[in-house]
Amino acid sequence: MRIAIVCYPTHGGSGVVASELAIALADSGHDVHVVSYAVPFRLRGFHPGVRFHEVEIASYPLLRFPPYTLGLATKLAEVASEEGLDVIHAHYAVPNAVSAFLAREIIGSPRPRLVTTLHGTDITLVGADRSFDRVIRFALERSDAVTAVSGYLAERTRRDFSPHLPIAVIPNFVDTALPPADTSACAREAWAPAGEAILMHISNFRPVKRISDVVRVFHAVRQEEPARLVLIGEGPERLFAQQLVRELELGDDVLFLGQQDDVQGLLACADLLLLPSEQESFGLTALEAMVARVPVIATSIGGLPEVVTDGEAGRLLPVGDVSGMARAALKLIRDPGSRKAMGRAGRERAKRHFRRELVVPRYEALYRRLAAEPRDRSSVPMAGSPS
Ligand code: GMT
Repeated sequence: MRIAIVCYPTHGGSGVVASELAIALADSGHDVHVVSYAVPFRLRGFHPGVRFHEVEIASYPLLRFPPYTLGLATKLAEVASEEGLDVIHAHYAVPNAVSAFLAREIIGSPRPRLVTTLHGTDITLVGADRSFDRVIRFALERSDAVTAVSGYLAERTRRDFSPHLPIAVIPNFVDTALPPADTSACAREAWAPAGEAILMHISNFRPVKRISDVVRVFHAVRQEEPARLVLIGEGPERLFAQQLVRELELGDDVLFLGQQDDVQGLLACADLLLLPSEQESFGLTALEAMVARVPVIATSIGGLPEVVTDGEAGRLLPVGDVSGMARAALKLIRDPGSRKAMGRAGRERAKRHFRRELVVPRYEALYRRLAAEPRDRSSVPMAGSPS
């Protein structure tokens, strides 16, 4: 099939999943076109079967805000007409699903099918902004199919947007075919020269990730056991985290690595992953840690319990329970046997439920089903949409 994948190119999970999907679909023989404003970092280099189309945005003094939604729609319409796309698959509702809808209207006949995959903040944060409410609902209801990365997100979308919207839950996935990375890509001796435990956090440093909880959990752990904290990512909370590290006098025991591409390589040096988010529709980082055999200490919110089972692949605690998370971390640091067993169990769970070979065919089956349906349904409002 000829498939366009629309996504963000940044280090967030939706861009990672969309890129990995593009690669997997191309490996299965599909003709894949990725459309975004920059090459997604996971797609740098050459991937046979994947072609990239850059969205260019007009600038003119009158245009105070660059019209990305329109630029994306125009590029998609162009790619769809030239390549005869069967499917446009938009990852993230805002604005990708809206642009995809516009593109489909521009093209006319034959129309590609439109699939929208919801990732989380497009519904829980961006979608919670009332000014986007109607346009998101519209884009979802005019999609030929909507998928969500967890049961939690599907439920939340129905509750907040469209109670009758059919949403297929297709979880995120990881490549479990390769053995876990070895420590050659990271710097275990440099980070922890005296054999300290290494706690890691990876995120986009947004308020929703509760970076201060990461630092406070580490502070409590380090009062009891020698430990180091490695922080990976960039975002608005980084300066605040640096200030907290200074206030708590954690000094050189906390390393800020900034944005990094090779997450699996760096996870090879971690003993534990901390993910104390206050919202997480899935928690791709947790799944990546599981593949690397790293137990996860996370919050029991959103879709995380669908990924990390408490007591099997890690520990789940209430949002803000810093002392509980510190106790759980200390217990695992002091018991390497249990920690390693938990790491192995996490990898097994990732293989059982979230391996690429299991999940990608579900998207392919969805595309095939839509392609086999009559093509004029797109102009008919779906059940539940306002008339
Ligand atoms: O956290 C974000 O805002 C980024 C966003 C994204 O675009 O990657 O993350 C969401 O999508 C990921 C991939 O499906 C999920 O693993 C994350 O849990 C989800 N983030 C939140 O729900 C906060």
